[in-house]
Amino acid sequence: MSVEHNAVPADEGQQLEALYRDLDAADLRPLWNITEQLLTPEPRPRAVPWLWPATTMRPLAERAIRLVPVERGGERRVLSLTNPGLGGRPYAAGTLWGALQCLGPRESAPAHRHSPGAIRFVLEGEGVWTTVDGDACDMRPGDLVLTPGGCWHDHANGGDSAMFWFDGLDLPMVEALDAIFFEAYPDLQQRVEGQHNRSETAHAGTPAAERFTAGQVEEALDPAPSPLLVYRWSETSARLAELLAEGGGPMASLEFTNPRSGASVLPTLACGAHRVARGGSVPVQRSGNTVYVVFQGTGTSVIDGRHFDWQTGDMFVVPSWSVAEHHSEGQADLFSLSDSPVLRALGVYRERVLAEPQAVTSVFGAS
Ligand code: GTQ
Ligand code: FE2
Repeated sequence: MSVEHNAVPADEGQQLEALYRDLDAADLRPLWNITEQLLTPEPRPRAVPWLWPATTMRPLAERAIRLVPVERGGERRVLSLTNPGLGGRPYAAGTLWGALQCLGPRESAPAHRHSPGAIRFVLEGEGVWTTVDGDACDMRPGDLVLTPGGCWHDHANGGDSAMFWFDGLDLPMVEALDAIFFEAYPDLQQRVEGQHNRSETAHAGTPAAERFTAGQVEEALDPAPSPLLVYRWSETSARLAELLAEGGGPMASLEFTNPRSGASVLPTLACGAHRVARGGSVPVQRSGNTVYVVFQGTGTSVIDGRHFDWQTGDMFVVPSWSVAEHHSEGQADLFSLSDSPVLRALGVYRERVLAEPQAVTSVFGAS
């Protein structure tokens, strides 16, 4: 919105024009012309609500397995969720990297480390382990595996089937902070130290209440990542079943938590699991972005009035401050990744529950 200057005398008008010209030449911008686009009443994310269907992604991943080897340099066979609102940047939302990663039978992805932190949520397959600083973490469908920033990690498929999983990283946040560091490990793979799943064994006695928090968002903050690197689906599912029974509601949510502090699993990333039973959730707005992965089942989400049908393996994004609600006719399980710990740490997290379900104004995918 530009300020009107019609009333100024002609020579003053010329002086003003000269001022703007000289400001531009001096690499200065007058705030008064851009205030309203900078200080918006509410978040105005450039990312749009979007969904990537498994039926589209899966065959493309299979073609990539046949055509593209996993090598040093490229490092990973990963298809990044590219939000069409972000002008071609390979991010699911302004703050979150989300992707589908796959490894064919007997393949491995080389060891490296980087400042961005990552989480893996396993969709399908068996026989893969991710080694994190020497600790080989076996991956099975529904498991959450952490590779905190700065830890060496490589993925190895010791089995005879392809494996597919969701990757979530804080890459866009670390990039925005101009703090990306990357380093290749001297060898293709790390040596596995001792038994597999050492972090899991070390925390075997930790009660479920210290690994899963009921509800959507943690209170505690911790600049350190969780020392427990693996959260098994059998335990997540059992906790969701309990929460659903206790709450009696149509949707139960938990957050995976650092057993040492009760904070999110990584300092920058929060992971959640949600069981949507017959019915669904109330509409909610949150500051910060969320990526959802459909682990199993079918359902519908309404995001800013747009209706998204989803099924097993689909991934979708709820951008900051979008109104979102989730429904299922049967029972469905969703995994979620969000940047909420960062917003909380900075004091800019907000949440609002709406009383009324949204009116549906459009249907995603309908032409
Ligand atoms: O598996 O190490 O999706 O480094 C993006 C960057 C996965 C990985 C991604 C990575 C990885
Ligand atoms: Fe990596």
